[in-house]
Amino acid sequence: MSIFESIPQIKYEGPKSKNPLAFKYYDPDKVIMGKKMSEHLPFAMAWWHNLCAEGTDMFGRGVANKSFGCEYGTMEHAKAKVDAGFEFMQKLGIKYFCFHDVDIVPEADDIKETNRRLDEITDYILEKMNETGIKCLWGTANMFSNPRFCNGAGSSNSAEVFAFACAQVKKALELTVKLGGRGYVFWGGREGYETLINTDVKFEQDNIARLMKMAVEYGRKIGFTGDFYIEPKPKEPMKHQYDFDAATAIGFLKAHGLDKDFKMNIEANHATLAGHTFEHDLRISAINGMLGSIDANQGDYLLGWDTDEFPFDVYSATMCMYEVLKAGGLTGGFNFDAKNRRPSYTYEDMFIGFILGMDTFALGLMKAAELIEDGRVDEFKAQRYSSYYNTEIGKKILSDNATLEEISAYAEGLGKASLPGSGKQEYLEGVINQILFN
Ligand code: XLS
Ligand code: CA
Ligand code: CA
Repeated sequence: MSIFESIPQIKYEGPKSKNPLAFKYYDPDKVIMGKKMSEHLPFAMAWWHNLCAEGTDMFGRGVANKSFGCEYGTMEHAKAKVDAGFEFMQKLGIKYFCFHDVDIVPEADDIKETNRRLDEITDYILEKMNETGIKCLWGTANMFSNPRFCNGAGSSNSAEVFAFACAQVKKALELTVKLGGRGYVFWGGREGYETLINTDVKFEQDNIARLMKMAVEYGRKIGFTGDFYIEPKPKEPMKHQYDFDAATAIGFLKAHGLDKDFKMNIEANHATLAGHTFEHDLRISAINGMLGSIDANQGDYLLGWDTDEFPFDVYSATMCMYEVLKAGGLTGGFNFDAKNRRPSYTYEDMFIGFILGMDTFALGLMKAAELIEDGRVDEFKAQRYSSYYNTEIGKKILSDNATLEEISAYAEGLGKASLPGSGKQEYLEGVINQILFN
C-alpha cells in the first residue's frame, strides 16, 4: 500500500526542467572529481522532522497531518511512519536515515515498556532495510523532550535523572548497533544552564564526560565500531549550552580523553547561531581531524533561533563542499535536519523540500569542485604563506628549534618590517562569483 500515491519516483531532469518533482542538479551517477555524486553526498532523512513534525510552533498547533491514516500514540502509527519513511526515501533515492529513540515509538511511562516497543519497531525497520538496502546513518537518544530532563541529562543535578540518561543512551546504542548505524550522536540540547547562580559548571561538565566515557566503553563492548559525535549548538533550548561550537566541544573532548572516539556532527544553523559561518565550524573540525558528519540545513539571519530550513543558499553549500572535499570527504553523511515551513504542509511539500536540499548540495559540490580545479583560491593561499618556506627566517621558525632571542635578533637586524602582502579578499570573492555564475 502506498502512502505517497500521487508522488512519482523523483528523477534527474536537468537544469532546464520546470517539473517541481524532479532534480535539476542532483544527478546521482554524475562523476565529480573521480567519484559519483551519490558517493560524495550520502544524504539522510531525519525521522523526527520528516515523519513526526507537524509544524507546531509556540503559537499554534500542527498543520501538516502525519498520522498516515493511524491513531497517534499507537504502534500501528509507529509502523505507518516506517512505511511512509521507506517509501519516501526510495522515491528520492535517499540511502540513509537518522533517528532518536522516541521518534520511532510512542514513549511509555515506564522505560521498560518503551524499550520493548523499541525492540519491536526496530525488527520492523530492519526488515525494511533488508528489502530496500537503505541504511542507518546515526542514532541518538532524545534527552531533552521528557520533563525529567528539564535540568539536563548528563548534566542534571539529579542522580536519578542521570541514571535515566544512561538507560536511554544504553538502549539507543544497542539500537544503533542493531541497525548498523555509522555513528552515534550526542546533541546536548539541555546540557547547559539558565543561570550560573544555581549551577556548578565543573561538576556538570565532569558528569557529561562520565556519561560519554561509559557510552564509549559500552558501545565498543557491544560491537559499535563507528564514530561517536558531538553536535555543537550554542543555545536553544538552554540559554547557554556547553557544546557551544566546534572549538569548545573539541576542547572538552581533549580535556577528558574522549577525542579518539568522537568527531563532530556540524549543523549549519547551529554554527550560525554561534556567530560563525557554517564553513568555520567545518574547518575547525577538519583541522583537528574531527569532521565526522553534517546536519545539512540553514537558518534565517533575521531570526535568533534554530529554524532548521531546507538549504537553498548555494554560496554556503559551495563553501561547505569546499571544506568537505579538502578534508577528503566525510565518514558520516549529510542529514537533512530540516523541516518544511509551517504553511508548506502537504505531502508534495515534503518531497519538494528534499529536492531543494539535494539540488542545493549537488550545486555546492559541482561549484566547490570547480573552485578547486580552477586553483586560483588555493594558489593564492599557498603563496600568502610562502615566506615561511622560501626564506631562511621562515624555515627557521618552522623548524621548531628556534629561540625567541634568535628570531628577535633577526627582526632587530631589519629594523622595520615590510607589510605582509595584500589579503586580496575582493579579488577572491570575485573569483568565487565568477565560478558560481559562469
Ligand atoms: C536540535 C538538534 C537535534 C539533533 C539530534 O537542534 O539539531 O535535532 O540533531 O538530537
Ligand atoms: Ca537544529
Ligand atoms: Ca541537528
